[in-house]
Amino acid sequence: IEKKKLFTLVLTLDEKNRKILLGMKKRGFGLNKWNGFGGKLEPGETIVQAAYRELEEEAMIQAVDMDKIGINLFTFENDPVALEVHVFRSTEYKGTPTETEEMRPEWFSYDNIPFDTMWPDDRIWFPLFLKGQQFLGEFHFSEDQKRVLEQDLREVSHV
Ligand code: 6U4
Ligand code: NA
Ligand code: NA
Repeated sequence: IEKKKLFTLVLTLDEKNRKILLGMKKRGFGLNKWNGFGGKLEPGETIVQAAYRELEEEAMIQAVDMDKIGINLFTFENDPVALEVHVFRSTEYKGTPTETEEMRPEWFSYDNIPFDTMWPDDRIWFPLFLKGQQFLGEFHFSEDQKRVLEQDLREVSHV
């Protein structure tokens, strides 16, 4: 690995109704997948600031709480660039989730998460995320980004 790029990923939960807000990605990386909201850091920004900003830009809501729940490191076959994605769990927000140029938001029941249309690593770490268990994950993908070739997922007490 020669280079590491930092990203945020925010997942908003309605814990009372056991629902999660996902967005259908309409452009760029992860096109046509359901995903959390997030992206790259802007110059001078902290990771947490970027997490709040991306949620607001992509889902049009303002998080009230935001807990860091995990860090995933993604590498790809024949690619020297690794992605370090800081994952946040949010259970309270202001505003109304609204479609933007980048994302179409939709609520899914915990029992009906569309893993077949998500990044393939998601089904691996979502069980820890949903129950609020902090974790560190490493996932090595095939070149076509469709399969996880190697994985390591561990529970931690402080991420
Ligand atoms: P722009 O240039 O604004 O379109 P930006 O929104 O900054 O891009 P984007 O959308 O390309 O960044 O960021 C990628 C998003 O996808 C981040 O939230 C991290 C997330 N992501 C990347 N790989 C992932 C994976 N394997 N599993 C996952 N989320 C992933 O659940
Ligand atoms: Na994004
Ligand atoms: Na963005």
